[in-house]
Amino acid sequence: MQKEISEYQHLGATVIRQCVDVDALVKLSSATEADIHSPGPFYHGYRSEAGRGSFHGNLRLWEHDDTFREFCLASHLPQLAAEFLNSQRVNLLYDQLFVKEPGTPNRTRWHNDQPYWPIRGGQVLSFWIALDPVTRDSGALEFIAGSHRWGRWFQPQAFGDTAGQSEYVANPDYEPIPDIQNHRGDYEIVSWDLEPGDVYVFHGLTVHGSGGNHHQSHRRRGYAVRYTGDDVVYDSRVGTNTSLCSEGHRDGMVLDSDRYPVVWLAS
Ligand SMILES: O=C(O)CCC(=O)C(=O)O
Repeated sequence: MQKEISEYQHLGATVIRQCVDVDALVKLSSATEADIHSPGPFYHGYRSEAGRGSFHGNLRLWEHDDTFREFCLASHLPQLAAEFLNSQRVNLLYDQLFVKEPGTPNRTRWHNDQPYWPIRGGQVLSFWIALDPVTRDSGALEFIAGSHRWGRWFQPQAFGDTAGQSEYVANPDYEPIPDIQNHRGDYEIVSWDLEPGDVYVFHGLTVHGSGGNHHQSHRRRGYAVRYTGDDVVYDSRVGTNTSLCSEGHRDGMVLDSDRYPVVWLAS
């Protein structure tokens, strides 16, 4: 895993091939179908552009579903997170689904994640698990190499043209995201195709986005799990996603709680 960890530290993103086994993929796939059929309270589907396809999003699934819960808390991911974060302790921040059905033109706009999250600290990562083959045409994630070290926090915006999803409160310490898509040549963009069970690992400040799923028959189901390490505390600044905030935490508190459980401790 040293090669992947070095790449993660250098680029802010990497891939672990065949990280999730077939049994787990089957379980995660069926939990995903159940969620699409009957989404929990944090559903954030994105209205499909041009009336084609569908983009299903949801978060905090582990709190309501045993399969997602077991995967987030008791799979090998927490220990992997400890290795990538070089941390003695790992907390689960939350999990999230991103399903682009065949023929869904919606891009996931360029952004970095940490401005959306009510935490501060540098040991923050996501694992994004491919449940389908993922290619550039079907919406592979793209990352800007080294952007996790820019120290730049971009103002969150609601994804897609989604009824019921509010815009974010402006935070004066954030800056607007530049128009990366129309100036792609100015950036070093890295991306990888994935097979089911391959996993992207990326830092909470790495700028990333993805294209639409232009395949007419292949789905693009991604399941993201976010973990934090020793230096992360709760942050009550304005502008974060209110669905990810916690009533029980005050600014500067460690996360350890039912809401952000400790999932790994060094022995
Ligand atoms: O799956 C996507 O299109 C976006 C994923 C993403 O932005 C994330 O996991 O932070």
